[in-house]
Amino acid sequence: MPKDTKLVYPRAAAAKEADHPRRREHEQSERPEREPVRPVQTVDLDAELQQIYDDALLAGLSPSEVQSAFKAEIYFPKKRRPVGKWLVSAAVVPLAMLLYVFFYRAEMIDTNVAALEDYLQDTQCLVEQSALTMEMFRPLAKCEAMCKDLGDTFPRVDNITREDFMKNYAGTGKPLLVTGVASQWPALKTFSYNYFRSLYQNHSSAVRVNEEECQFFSYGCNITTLTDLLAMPDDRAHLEGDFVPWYIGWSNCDERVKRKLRTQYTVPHFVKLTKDDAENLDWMFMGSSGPGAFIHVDSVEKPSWQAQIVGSKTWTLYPMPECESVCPGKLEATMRKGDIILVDTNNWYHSTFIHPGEISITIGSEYSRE
Ligand SMILES: O=C(O)CCC(=O)C(=O)O
Ligand SMILES: [Fe+2]
Repeated sequence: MPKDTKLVYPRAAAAKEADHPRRREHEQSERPEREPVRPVQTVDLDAELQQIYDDALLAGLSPSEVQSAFKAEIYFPKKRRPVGKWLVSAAVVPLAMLLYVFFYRAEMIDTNVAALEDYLQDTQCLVEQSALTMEMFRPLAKCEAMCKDLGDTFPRVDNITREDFMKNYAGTGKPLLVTGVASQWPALKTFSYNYFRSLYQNHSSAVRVNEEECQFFSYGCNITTLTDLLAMPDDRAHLEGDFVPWYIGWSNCDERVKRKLRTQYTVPHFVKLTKDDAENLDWMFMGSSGPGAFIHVDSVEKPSWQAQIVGSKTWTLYPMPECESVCPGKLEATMRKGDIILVDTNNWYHSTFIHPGEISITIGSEYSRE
């Protein structure tokens, strides 16, 4: 998976299907035509896991009990198994997989090495991950560090040093709201729906680059691509009259647009950037009042910061199931113009709500934990 991919896996697998049609279409339509291949027999791991999961629920277990049982088995196996037998399996299985990939798959694509590389790049995982498999195999959250001394209120400050931030928030996974810290950014005067429309229209090919290489999330509305966003009727775009509500988010992959965006904001001074943070993408979320992002947890490398540029929005965080005994049941923070929120979106379930009044526009990116 590309480093910068924000992969969302909401609690309900169905929501993922509905909300990420774009990436699926893209994968199917962009794959170059190849010779017809013999069908490969596969095991539908998702379906099997789903069946076990459903059976456990029917037997009276709660979702978090099923998950804890599963994790306990994976991360803390109780029974020790004969080492010799497992050592052999541990060596044989990966070897068999490698041989399979290099010989069988290579034969399927005519042992053409370029095509093989292409194939392996296209094929992000040997087993396609679903919401359920991602949830089952994700690393456990570091609940103690994330919630130590947290209490029931979302931590909030009006300034913070880099040292304090890195030690007590970035390093621990605790969320933070820093109020007013972006209030001098040029973006507060320039960002609007029209700003983004002109930005992409003024850079020919930027929309195509974005649609081919970046992600676009449509939260329960019919705007599913950047092209749709830019082609919205003016009254709907400006929330005028009897408009149909909308909320979307996208990351930008066009270099010229990126340079332009970065004249409008500065990475928060308390965030430490490392060499590989140069690859971080800008993420924009925009739309009308009502529910924003549905509850989900991301699977990205790093935590994120997000600045509220226009309007206001409430974030609601819920702890991961394994943290329920150590962490608060829920945390809420409302962001207003100029505020910056910092959340490790891999380790907190989160959803957003946009307040009535203005359109909500945010910009954000990722940062390093250490
Ligand atoms: O801003 C939003 O509405 C959602 C943002 C989000 O889910 C994220 O940054 O991970
Ligand atoms: Fe998210």
